[in-house]
Amino acid sequence: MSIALRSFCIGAALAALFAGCSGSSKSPTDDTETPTAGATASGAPTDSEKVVNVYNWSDYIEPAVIADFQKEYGIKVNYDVFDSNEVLETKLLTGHTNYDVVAPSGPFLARQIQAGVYQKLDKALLPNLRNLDPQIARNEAQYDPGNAYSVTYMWITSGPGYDTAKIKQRMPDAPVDSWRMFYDPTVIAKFADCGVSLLDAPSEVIATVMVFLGKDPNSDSPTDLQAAEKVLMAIRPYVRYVHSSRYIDDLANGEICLALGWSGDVKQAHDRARDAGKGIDVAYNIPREGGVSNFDTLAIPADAPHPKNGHLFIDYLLRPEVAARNSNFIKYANGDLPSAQLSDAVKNDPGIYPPPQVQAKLHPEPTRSPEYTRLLTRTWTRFKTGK
Ligand code: N2P
Repeated sequence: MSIALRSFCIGAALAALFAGCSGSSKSPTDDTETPTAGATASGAPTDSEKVVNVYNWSDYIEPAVIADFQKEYGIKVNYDVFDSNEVLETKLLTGHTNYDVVAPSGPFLARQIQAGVYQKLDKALLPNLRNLDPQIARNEAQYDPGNAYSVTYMWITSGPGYDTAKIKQRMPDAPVDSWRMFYDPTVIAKFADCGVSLLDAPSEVIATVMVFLGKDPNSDSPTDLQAAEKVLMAIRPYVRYVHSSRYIDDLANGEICLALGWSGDVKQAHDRARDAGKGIDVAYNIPREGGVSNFDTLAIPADAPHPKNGHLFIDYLLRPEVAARNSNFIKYANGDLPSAQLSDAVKNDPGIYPPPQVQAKLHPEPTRSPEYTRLLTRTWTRFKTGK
């Protein structure tokens, strides 16, 4: 089995165009196993080549789940990771990725469906669809009408992840449940010395700036974008780096004290800090002004070499006990109805499963037009380079 849990990128000059970086450095083409005819013991059809090539977000699965799938079905999992929708999208639009299962976020999925990147799911091969939360499926249908091409894997929010002691020491009344932590220069300046990071996710971050400004997060107005850019340029001197996965370990190790991060990733940082036993406490809040939510989905590229195995892998992830194991480990809310195997700590954590009054203030990240994306990419490059 090839499990490549790589989440850093170096010298990403090209990726700067789309402001992302890939954790993956090889194509999943190294199968050497002998093909045999395909069906599982339970009768589910499989491809003759006993391989499935999966491209998922980093830090987004319990590693033993991959091993268990492989053991149960005798299908080798080539597992690669990324931490940027833009990187995934560039690969998908180029084609011939060799991937059987990929994990685009909803707004990107929507435009990729339009571009013909995916095949329709064969729902007969996904009996565990019955475990999906119908409300979540309806919400995700805004990106994939009829849920024809995708299932929800996890759903997420973004917000401040922070080292409670370091923040308190520098600002006892810090607005830790507000976007002001990042977007008010007089606030973020106080934390520059202990290290601040932002997600390298332009569309999502811009939506959070719009919420801070009291503007519509769905806005595609160039004037609103200019206002958001002004906010970002004003805080740039206080931001140590812009990256979408490095902050997990850095928060846990005390290398940084504040990250605009994704809910479960910050919770993982909390767990890693606790396990390291150095007295670092990491916390996460969904901002009181309202947050930005997202759905990460599972879909099968149109040219997937092993689509039946891809269906089988997706169906496996939808099993209640497997979905719960993943959520318990990665600290994200999955797309299934809450199951008995979901730990109380995860189920009752308002940062993972926000209560209804908080959910009501979440704005799903919008799908951006090509025109807006072009403007946004320029804004983001200016922000990242500070010019
Ligand atoms: C996993 C991050 C997934 C959330 N580390 C971004 N879609």
